[in-house]
Formats: sequence, structure tokens, C-alpha cells
Amino acid sequence: MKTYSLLAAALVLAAAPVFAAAPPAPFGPVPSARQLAWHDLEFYGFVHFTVNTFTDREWGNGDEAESVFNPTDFSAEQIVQAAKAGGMKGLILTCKHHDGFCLWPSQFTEHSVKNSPWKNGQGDVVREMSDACRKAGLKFGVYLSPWDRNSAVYGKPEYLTYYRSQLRELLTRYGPIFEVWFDGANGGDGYYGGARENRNIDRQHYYDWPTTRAMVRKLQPGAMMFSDAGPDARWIGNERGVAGETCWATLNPEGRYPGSDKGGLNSGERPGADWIPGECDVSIRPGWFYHASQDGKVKTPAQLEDLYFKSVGRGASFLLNLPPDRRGRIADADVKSLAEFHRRLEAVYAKNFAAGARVTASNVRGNDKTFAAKNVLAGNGNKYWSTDDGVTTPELILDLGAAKTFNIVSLREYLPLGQRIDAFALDQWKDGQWVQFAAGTSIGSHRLVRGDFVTTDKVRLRITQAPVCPALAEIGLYAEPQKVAEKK
Ligand code: FUL
Repeated sequence: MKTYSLLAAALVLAAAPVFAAAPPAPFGPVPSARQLAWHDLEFYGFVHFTVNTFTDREWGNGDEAESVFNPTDFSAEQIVQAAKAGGMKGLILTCKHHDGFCLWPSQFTEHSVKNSPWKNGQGDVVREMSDACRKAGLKFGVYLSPWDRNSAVYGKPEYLTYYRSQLRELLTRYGPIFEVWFDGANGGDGYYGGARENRNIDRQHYYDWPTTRAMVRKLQPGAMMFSDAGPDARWIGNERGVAGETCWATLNPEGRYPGSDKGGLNSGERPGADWIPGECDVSIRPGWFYHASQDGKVKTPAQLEDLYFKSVGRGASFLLNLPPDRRGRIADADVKSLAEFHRRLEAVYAKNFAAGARVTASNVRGNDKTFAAKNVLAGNGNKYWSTDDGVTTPELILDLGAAKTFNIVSLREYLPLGQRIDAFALDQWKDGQWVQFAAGTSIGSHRLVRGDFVTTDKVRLRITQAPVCPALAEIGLYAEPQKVAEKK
């Protein structure tokens, strides 16, 4: 009787929530809900398309006749399908580039598709692209160049009303927008309604960004705003698509604005006042716009893989540009390379060699299974392994049960609690002892350690530096079949 009641009491106590350890306090700035949703995307595309496609230029002057824009076989479906087959989760369209030509029939200018021969002026590229994206389950985003070399009022206060009116059209007519891209390239010579002169503006103050940002927040609360200064995602500081080997999701936005040249974008800043993760933009070809002369220079699947590991694998996102040609379609070579890149990544992620491993850790927060070491295998991002406060350099061991061969280690922090880990090391069990095979710094949203093949039955992760206890959401072990094949 006594035994039974003791047992019952023990069961009650074990199940009682009063013994559950509290989650760690967040560290530093943490992502907003819109940023968390965006982090999940990881890979999406840019579509650079305008008069430049037909004039063979990268920057139009603003004096291009509307009649120049005349794709012979435009297909939003083809573009979207190419993106989807490549594994992209969304597309951002250059609705207006520096030349000022609008891909939608804006009511605020004559310089748009409505005065082009394409579909007898009845077409709307933004409409077709946003519809096709939605139909295919891709997110849709807009690029609206702040610099406008066509507008007569560019450089004057009236231009801001014009810019915001256009932005309002884009944010209210085409459904949910996942990202608004504010380019920093700005000012200089242009057509400017016939003035043909040089107009330089004060990049920091002219655009009154706070007002524009507030408008975007109001009209599209879910939209990320991208620029050299965030506020939601930042430029990575180069157009090669490469994030810093160390890349923090945090930044000090003070004194930054689109076009500011302040440094620190490639690696982020730690400590940083705000959560402003990096986005790596790069084109699949040398140019942002289509040029037939670059048909032989499409990036190979191996080059795209390299970019993926140097962007997504460093906690940033990968924004790859696919420029439609004069038909208004993505050229075959680009479609093929992108699809093969995707096939290779799928092959990598098809098998996680850590799945089913026995996971132990030097410390588990409050000995509570809510924070158990094995949470790093859950793979759904909602669970994490954490340690007691003050335990900042713990280790975690994966016992794989049998020797496995891999060359990629995937790590993710639990982002709602901030970026907590400064540095880590990875060891393999070899000839009766631990031997280090990799080490790194920032983790954040995703860290992919890609190296030589390792064959072992046990892997150890050591957190070597952290200001607070870690909250780690994932460890995965993968192998690149392509590399195995290439080695043979
Ligand atoms: C730059 C622009 O000047 C390029 O033409 C391109 O749009 C690139 C994505 O951003 O600042």
C-alpha cells in the first residue's frame, strides 16, 4: 500500500509542470515573426527584366522609347516554373529599374508597358508574374528603384510623392508581397524628362525613408524590407552572392541608409542593436539583365552549389537572379543549370546520417526533456537543446551506431532566443580518440560546414565560445553524392 502511494506520488511529481525548467532568456535582438518566416525560405529568385533586355544594357538612361519593350513570347508560367524547378521559394521582380520604365500600367506615368506594343499596351508584367507565383505556391516580391532616370521631377520633393504612389500601386494591387527591395544605387546623370543632366541627391535624407517604411508596414505588414540598412534584411555588401565566413544576423543600423557605405555588411555586427540578417544577391549570368553575348557564361550547377553554401550555409539567404531573354522567357541553359543544382541539393538532403543517432550532452537544462539533447534531431525547428544558465561551453555527442561517411554538417540555432553561439568545433571519433575535423564561428539560422569526407561512428559538437547557454535546434550530417562520384 505504502509502496503504491509513494509510486503514485512520484508519478504525480514527475508529471507536475512545477518541475519543468524555464526556457533560457532571449539573448540580444531577436527576429520578428516576419523575419522568422523569411528565414525559412532560404532560397528565392530575382527577375531583372525591362527595356534593358531589348537595348542590351545594364542601366537604361531613362530616354528609351516605350516601343522598345516588346517580348515576343512572354510567359510568366515558364519563368515561375524554372524558378520552382530550381527550388526557389519566391521571386522578386524589377517592377521599375533605374531607367524608370514600369512593368505595370502605373497611373502616374506614361513611361510604362501601357505605351509599349506588347499586348497592344494592355499587358501587365507585374500582374502576370504575381498571379503565376501565387498559382505555383511561390512568394512574390517587388523591386522599385528609388533612382529614376526618366522622371522629370527626380531630385525634387515631388518625386517622393511619385515614388510612394507607385509603391502604393504595387503594394495594393497584387496580393501579398513578401519582400520590398530598396536599391542603394543612386543619383547621377540621366534623361530626367529631357533635362539630360547630372542630378545628385543626399542619399541619407532626400528619400525620407522613415515615411516610406511606415507606409510599407501599414500596407503589407508581412513584407520584409531589404536595403543596405535593413530594416528587415540587409545587403551582404557584394554582388557575388557571398556572405562572410563569419556572418552575424545582427547589425547596428544607426547612420545607415540605402546607398550608405559603412562597411560591416558582409559579416554583420556583434554586438548589433537589431536583427537584420544578410541576403546574398547574385546573377546566374555576369549581368543582371539578359545579354545574348553572355549565353555561354551561365553559372554551372557546381558554381551555384558553391554560392548556396556560401550564402545559406552562412546564415544568410540566397537571392539568385534569372534574367528573361527577349522572348520573355528564361533561356534553356539557365533553366538546366538551375534544375541540376536543385537536383544535387535534393540528393544531399535525401539522407541525414544523424537520423536515429543516440544523442547525449554534457548538460541538459534542468535535466528537463523539453531541452533534451535529442531535440537537435527533430528537424522541425520548434525544439532545441539547451543547457543550464552559466553552462556556455557544453558538448553534445551523436552516437551513429555504425560508421557513416559524410562531408556536410548542418547546424541551426533556435532563432526566437537570438543568436547565442560565438564559436564551435566538430570532432570525429577516430582510433580511440576525438579528433577535430572542423571549427567555425556564427551559426544563427543555418550553418553548413562543407568539407572533406569523414567516416566515423561518433561525432562530437563542442560549443567553444558563447555569452550565454546555447539553444541549438538542429544537427544534421549529409553527403554530396556528386562529390563522391567526382572522386571516383
Ligand atoms: C544594383 C543595381 O544597380 C543593379 O542594376 C541591379 O539591379 C542590382 C541588383 O542592384 O544596385
